[in-house]
Amino acid sequence: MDRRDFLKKSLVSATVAGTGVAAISKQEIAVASSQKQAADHVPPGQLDEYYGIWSGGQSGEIRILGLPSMRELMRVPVFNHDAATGWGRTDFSKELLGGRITGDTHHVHLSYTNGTYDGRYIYVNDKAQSRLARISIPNMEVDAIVNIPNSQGTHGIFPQRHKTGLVLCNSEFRIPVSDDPADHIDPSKYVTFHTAIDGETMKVVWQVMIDSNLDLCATDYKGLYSFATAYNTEGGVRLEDMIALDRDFLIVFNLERIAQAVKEGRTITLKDGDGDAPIVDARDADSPFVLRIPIPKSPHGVNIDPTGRYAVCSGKLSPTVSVVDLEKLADAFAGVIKPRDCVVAEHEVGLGPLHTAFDGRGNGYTSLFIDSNITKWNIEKAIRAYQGEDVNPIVDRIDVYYQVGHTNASMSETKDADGKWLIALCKLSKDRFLNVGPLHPENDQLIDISGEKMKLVHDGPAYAEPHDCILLPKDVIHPLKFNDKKGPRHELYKAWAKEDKVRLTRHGRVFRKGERSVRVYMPCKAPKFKLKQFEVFEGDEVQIIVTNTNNVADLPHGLTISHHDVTMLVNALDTQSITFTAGKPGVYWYYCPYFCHALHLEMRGRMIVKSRPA
Ligand code: K7E
Ligand code: CUA
Repeated sequence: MDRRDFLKKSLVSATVAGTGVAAISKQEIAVASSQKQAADHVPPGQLDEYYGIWSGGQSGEIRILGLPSMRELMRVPVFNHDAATGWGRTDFSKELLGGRITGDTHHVHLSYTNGTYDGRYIYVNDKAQSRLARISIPNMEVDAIVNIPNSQGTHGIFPQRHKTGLVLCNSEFRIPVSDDPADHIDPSKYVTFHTAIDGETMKVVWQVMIDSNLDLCATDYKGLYSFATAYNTEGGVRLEDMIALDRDFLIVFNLERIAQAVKEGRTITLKDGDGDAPIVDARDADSPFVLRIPIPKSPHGVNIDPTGRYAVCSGKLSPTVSVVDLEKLADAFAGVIKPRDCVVAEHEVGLGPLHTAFDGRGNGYTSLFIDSNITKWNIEKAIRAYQGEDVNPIVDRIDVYYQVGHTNASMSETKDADGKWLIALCKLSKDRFLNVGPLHPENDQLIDISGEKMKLVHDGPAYAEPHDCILLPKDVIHPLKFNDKKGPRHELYKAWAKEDKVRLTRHGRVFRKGERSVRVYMPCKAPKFKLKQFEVFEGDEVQIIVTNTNNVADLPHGLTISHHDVTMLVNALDTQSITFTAGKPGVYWYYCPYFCHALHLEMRGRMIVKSRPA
């Protein structure tokens, strides 16, 4: 029996028995596992060993995959509008998004405690509108979004690793911050910011003002430093000016000194309207707050190895990676050694190095965009080679298809890096999949790194455009089956229910809240809405609060109202609310959009819109 037959058979028997997993016999599993199987094969009914959390790039969302099967399990809308869930349309999400409907997610990171993921939050940036969002992992939904002041192109972000502390965010685009029109056309007045956001309160704590583009971000494991690769230290606004210098910088931020300056009020404030967090000015070349370590040339990724000792900067326009020894930073800040003396290795890996992942066994895996491969190299050998010893740090190379951006390995950015899986997020798939028109999928490739040689085991087509991902064993996070109702979203419903003296789970009620506004409470349970009908006037602002009272996991309902652009998901035991303007007089059916019951199609009611009385 081949894999396709097996899939077909288990599907048929599942349909007959009507119970999915239980319908797969032991014998079938035995047959399947006795076959020589690909490393990425996870038989039907079996679970993956790893989660992958993917950024969705210009789709504005994040995605959750299972590894090694590479099955896409879920999408979580973040900065985008999503018709399936109503994200961007519901009252809470609309408020969070502040009227924006697009976003560009690049970097996803989990919150940390003691150098490893603590399973509480996912942080993700929006490069397009300079925001940081936080996703509550138990509820797997966004619970906070913060606008980053004075910034354009918020790109690299990284949370602190010793505890859930600050989340550092780099702004990539240099912009003027004064109101003087003369400053707007003078690039020498343009600045960028390294912003610290409290990972618990999601408030901006401070900003450091810098004059070069800040690209990728990293933090150490001790809470002492944060990092930014900086390119365009020339301060150019045209491409040819931006790449003139042979060396740019890894900028190291001294968090203790910055916090001290903030405490003592040695700060400036700008009126951006986006907030007035204290700003530390570190544009001066001799600034005590930052260390500028010269690195060739327009470096991109900066990644800290799992021992916490080394920062690896990938050269982008230089074929090298530079290894910085973090134990030398204190001396460099003290002026005992020069910043450049912190570089302990700088070896060639190939053309277009962008990002580096780690296996926890002393090796780095660097993605090479131009060469289209992943190059495995040994950190210790690279250091010895830099000291003049005749050793070759390169261990292995594997071609990837095609033009890889980020690469990441399982638990690579934690002290628990386990060296099992590596992902190459390839920007182009070209000929790797069936032709689907002008836009091709990207290709997320899964590579087995458990041995000395890398092995490609899976091609995964992906919709535009995953920039980054993290991989973690499945027991690191524990999403809930029902929303815990502890988030800020539920505070809204509780307040409204109190105001109107209703119980969300029980009362189907219509309240006229003002001359032109109506609030409707609508509990529901498969296959019925509590209210079979309700009446409003044309032009009323109608708010509907729907509560799903089914105490059964994975039994979602929702509300869609014909011709009103109203649709949302309401998970089991959850509540959601949505507000819209009632249209022309007439009858409009509302219905449940999630297939919930044999009588799902009958789960509906009528909104009757009447002419407003004269
Ligand atoms: Cu290299 Cu936005 Cu992380 Cu894309 S960034 S590749
Ligand atoms: Cu409830 Cu369909």
